[in-house]
Amino acid sequence: MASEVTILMGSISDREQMAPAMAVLDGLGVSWEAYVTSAHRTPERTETIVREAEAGGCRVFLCGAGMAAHLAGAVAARTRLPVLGVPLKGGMLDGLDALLSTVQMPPGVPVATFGVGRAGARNAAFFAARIVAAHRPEVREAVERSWRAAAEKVVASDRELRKGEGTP
Ligand code: RP5
Repeated sequence: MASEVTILMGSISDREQMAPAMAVLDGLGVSWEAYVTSAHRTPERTETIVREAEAGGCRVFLCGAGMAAHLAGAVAARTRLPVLGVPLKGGMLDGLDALLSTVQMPPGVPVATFGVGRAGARNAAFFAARIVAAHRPEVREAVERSWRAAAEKVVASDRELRKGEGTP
């Protein structure tokens, strides 16, 4: 049985930006495995990883790459599972190139594309957890808890901001 989420990144240099995705999945109790593989440098290996993950029961692919970021698209061309794309910063255009490369897929071959860099990786993981939650009530509950914790944090920081100011 493969992990629920298969994370692919185009280079080891992407690891730091992709790290929040793993942290979020760990926090929500979602299993994942991660690979460095490239759409351009190792296309056959990318295909093998996709095939084996699918055969093992993976629910969703989460792909991050920078520059000419075709990894998510290359994965989407080889699976009917949902593919999430995270454009990464770097290169002369610092992520704008990756954003456009990831988001502009042809009809019928979708890549759900997130924000650039660490924030995008984090949100892609929350989205992956929602997909997994459709099959696992424990993950649904973890998503709900994390949602409530975020709301409570806003209220607590509001209180902190106005402490002693005498405003309601
Ligand atoms: C992309 O090119 C990778 O995803 C990475 O963001 C960028 C640079 O790769 P390296 O030259 O650092 O391996 O394919």
